Amino acid sequence: MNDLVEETLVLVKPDGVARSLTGEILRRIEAKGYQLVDIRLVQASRELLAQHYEEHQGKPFYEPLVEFMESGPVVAMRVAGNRVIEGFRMLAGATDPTLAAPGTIRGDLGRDWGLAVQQNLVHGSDSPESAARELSLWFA
Ligand code: IDP
Ligand code: MG
Repeated sequence: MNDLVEETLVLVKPDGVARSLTGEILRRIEAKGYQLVDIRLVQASRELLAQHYEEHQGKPFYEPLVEFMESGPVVAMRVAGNRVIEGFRMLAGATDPTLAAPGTIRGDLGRDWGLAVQQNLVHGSDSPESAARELSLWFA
C-alpha cells in the first residue's frame, strides 16, 4: 500500500441487480486485483440520486435516469487499488453498451433496450473529486 492507492464508488445499477449480474461484476473487479472495502444493497431515494447525478440535471435523459435508478435496489461498493478510478472505468467500458468494447462489463453483458436512458449495468466515479463526493453520499 502507498499514497497512490485510490478508492472509487462502483454501483451495480437496478438492471444489473435484477439480472443477477452482481456476482459476475464483482468477480471481474476482484479478478483484476482490486479490493472490495465495503458493500451494501440500497434502495436509493430521489434525494440521493439527485445529488449523485447533479451534473446531469437538465439533460434530456435526466428524469428517465433517476426513474431507472429508483426502480429497484442498487449494490453500492467501495473499491480500492492503485489507479482504480481509471481502471474501473476501463473495466466498465463506454457509456453506450452497443459501442462498449467486448471484454468490458457493458460490452459483454449490456445491450440497448430502446429506452430513453441507457441501462448499462454499472456506475463508476470518473475522477478523485467525484469519487470522494460520491463515496460520502452512498457510504455516509
Ligand atoms: P457514465 O455512466 O459512463 O459515466 P454519464 O455521462 O455520467 O455516463 O451518464 C450517466 C448515465 O446516464 C449513463 O451511465 C447512462 O445510464 C445515462 N446516459 C448518459 N448519456 C445518455 C444518453 O445520451 N442517452 C441515454 N442515456 C444516457
Ligand atoms: Mg458518469
